[in-house]
Amino acid sequence: GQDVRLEDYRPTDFEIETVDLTFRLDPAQTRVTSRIALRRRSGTKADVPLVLDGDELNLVALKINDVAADNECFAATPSSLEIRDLPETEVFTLEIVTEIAPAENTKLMGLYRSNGVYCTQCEAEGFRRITYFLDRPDVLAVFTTCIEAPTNDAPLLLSNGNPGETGELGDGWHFAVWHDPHPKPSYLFALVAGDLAVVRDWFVTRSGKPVVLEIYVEHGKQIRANYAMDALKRAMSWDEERFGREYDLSVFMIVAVSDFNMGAMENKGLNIFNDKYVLADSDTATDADYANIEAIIAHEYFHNWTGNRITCRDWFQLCLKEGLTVYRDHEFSADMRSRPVKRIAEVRLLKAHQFPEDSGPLAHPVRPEHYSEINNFYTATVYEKGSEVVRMLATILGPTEFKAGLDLYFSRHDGDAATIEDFLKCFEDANQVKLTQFALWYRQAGTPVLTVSARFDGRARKLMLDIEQSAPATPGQPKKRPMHIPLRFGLIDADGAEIKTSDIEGIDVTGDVMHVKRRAHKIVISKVRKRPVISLNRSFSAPINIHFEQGTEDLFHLARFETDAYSRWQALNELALRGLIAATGAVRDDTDIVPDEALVSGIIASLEDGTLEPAMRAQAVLLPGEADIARELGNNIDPDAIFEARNGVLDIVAMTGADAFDKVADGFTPSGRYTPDAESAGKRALYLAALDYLSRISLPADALLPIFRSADNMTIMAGVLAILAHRFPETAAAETALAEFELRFRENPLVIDKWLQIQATIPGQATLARVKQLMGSNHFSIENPNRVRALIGSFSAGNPTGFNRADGAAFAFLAGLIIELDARNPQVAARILTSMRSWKSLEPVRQEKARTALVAISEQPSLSPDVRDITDRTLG
Ligand code: HT7
Ligand code: ZN
Repeated sequence: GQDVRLEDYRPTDFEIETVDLTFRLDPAQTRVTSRIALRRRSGTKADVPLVLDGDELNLVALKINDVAADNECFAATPSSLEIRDLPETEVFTLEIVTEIAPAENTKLMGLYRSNGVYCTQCEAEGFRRITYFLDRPDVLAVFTTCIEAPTNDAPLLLSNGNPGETGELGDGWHFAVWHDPHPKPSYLFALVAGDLAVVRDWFVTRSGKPVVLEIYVEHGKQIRANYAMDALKRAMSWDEERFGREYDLSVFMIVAVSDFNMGAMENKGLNIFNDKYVLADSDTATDADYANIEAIIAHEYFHNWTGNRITCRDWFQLCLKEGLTVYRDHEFSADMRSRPVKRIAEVRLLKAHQFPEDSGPLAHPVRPEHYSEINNFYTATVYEKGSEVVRMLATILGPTEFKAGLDLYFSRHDGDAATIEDFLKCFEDANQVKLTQFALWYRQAGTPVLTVSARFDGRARKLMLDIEQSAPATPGQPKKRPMHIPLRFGLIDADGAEIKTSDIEGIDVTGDVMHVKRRAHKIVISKVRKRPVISLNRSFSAPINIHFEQGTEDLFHLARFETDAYSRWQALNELALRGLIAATGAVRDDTDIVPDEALVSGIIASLEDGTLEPAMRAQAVLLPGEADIARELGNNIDPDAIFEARNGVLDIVAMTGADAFDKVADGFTPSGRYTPDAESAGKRALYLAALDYLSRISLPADALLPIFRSADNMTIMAGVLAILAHRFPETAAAETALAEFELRFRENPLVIDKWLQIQATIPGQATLARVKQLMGSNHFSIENPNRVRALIGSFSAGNPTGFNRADGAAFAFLAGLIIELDARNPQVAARILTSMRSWKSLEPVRQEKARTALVAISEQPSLSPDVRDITDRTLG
């Protein structure tokens, strides 16, 4: 791909007012007739040609104002249609006929077939694989779609908007017309045709408009869509209450398909979902699956306002819809579930995915300034950091002011293709503030660092805090300007009470938020009678790293007394991380692992703390993972040493806390019928955490096998299977459990994905051979993205010791696979390849092997732009 730059943006010379599409569906030869009404923008000269986008297209016919076009006045290639000698009138029509082959579309972009169902994926640039068009988000048109298909092959014909005329065409064919009154960009177009079952319900909006809700799934799977339907209705009322957003069509449809490149897609009125994020029942879905379904159903629904009613001017503004919508779905889940537990999960995810991205060769600003392949910018930075930036805006402004800004955004920009500048201006105008410095969060990549030191002067009753901010260099951005960092803070006294502060100099403070804006702040907090314990970045108010030599005593104090539940976990987690880093050093120096006794007892105390909800207790004992330790170490990483060190610490925690873990395990009574609510899920999480620890001391594989066999829900079953497979690899008990699981669920690919994933993440050298063998099994198919992600994605991104083998065999394996996959589905291949983004932080031997594998990919002559882009940037 060529380099596209934000600074080069300019509006189109032509607008498209209406689009009338007719699809005559056929797996090998679908005929698409597109009639578009164009308007020359004022100021566009008559001799300016119209250049439409295409991708692997084949032009069959072209008419201009209903007259067949002369061959000399246009030039068609698979990737563009250029029309010269256009009518001189301001408005004119084109009729474009193309032919496409959905059954041969392995990229799953544009119109394709999934299990015999026709479906589309048009974001970001898939519509141009259907017909020639101005395929960019700032071209908004009113779409009418007529679908023709054989009735027995495709009894169901769906598109965006409201249903129109339907009827018979003869010869066993029928048709249906759909009209979407809301002007939309082409990336929100959707079509589904096939033989599917429906689950139907309804919703009345708060202004009294009835909406029919429909979820389409494969026949026989209707019952598994009930939870998604329930989540949808909850999301619809929540968006009305919290953000004042109502739905705007008479029908809202969701279709679940089994071949999908990402999670789901927010097409106007017709969301298309990866079936993984729709289908659930207690026999086949885990608590995590239910939580994901709830979040993703909500996310796509929320896009109806943040994405569809207000869309993006260009793809550089992707975070405008994604960051804001993730923020909205996070808030929704926090309200549906436990807010602190949700916040912990968000921060864990951010640190596991976004922080490494931001510190490696693929780092980019939340709003990138250039790209060569837009598909590679659906990243943790755009989504998750983008959401954190919106959260910071809410923290800086305060809830009322944030709401005022957002309300203004909804009213001012309804129907627009907007920019980040438009968005921020609404908050400025609604509150008479300037957000010039805050806007840097969108422009500067890299995770900022706050270096903090503190000194207490008891005589003067003053606490002195020195805070300095910096940000690491990132590709193309060697130097950074200071940002506006909202730092929630608190001071806790020796008894655990919150100290009120009123007299603070050297920094702006609103409520409990310090506004760090300069490179350096010298802060003096007066009238502090006794030495306080300082709590910084409460509730993770900013996505930053803090370097603060805070004594372990103080961290323990916070872990016990912090009034903010998230921050108690943060303190304990920081202590655990320090302990694990020290243990890794011990392994490398060949000395004993001796974790701080206070740390071990702190972890066990949290486990036993009956005042905490079970989910919180589970979080407390879930120590930082191998990837967290690697990230903290930063360079010269030896994944085997980390693994050994972490195991050593966990063994000691297990031995010391044996009674407490036993008590938790014995006290767990599956309370009859399974319910996926957060409270019950928390109890299961705690139980599984206890079993995991006990498996290190008193619960051998043979004792786990009956627990696995008697599990009456997928959360416990898959959880125990993972403990068996990971802790006792290749034992008879583990292999038996894996075989029984396979036998029971062999007809259910989504459950088999769990089986693939559990095996792909078995620690150690031997797993590569297992992955290769599983690739040969009939459960695996390189054609299905879910299977590829479950086996290959989990192995390369979720198995540090297995993937980073010192002999480089797994890197070489991945390189070969990426090359093979790239020829079918470049988008999925490129995404899997990002698992190599941190190769430069490995120790030298592994680093060299990783480089060799990347070079092998890069030397392939016919790489897709997607994989070329990731390979080149990763190699740096
Ligand atoms: N807006 C969507 C992102 C998306 C996508 C989905 C499926 C296949 C390819 C895709 N490219 C981009 C999903 C979302 O963020 O809500
Ligand atoms: Zn989204």
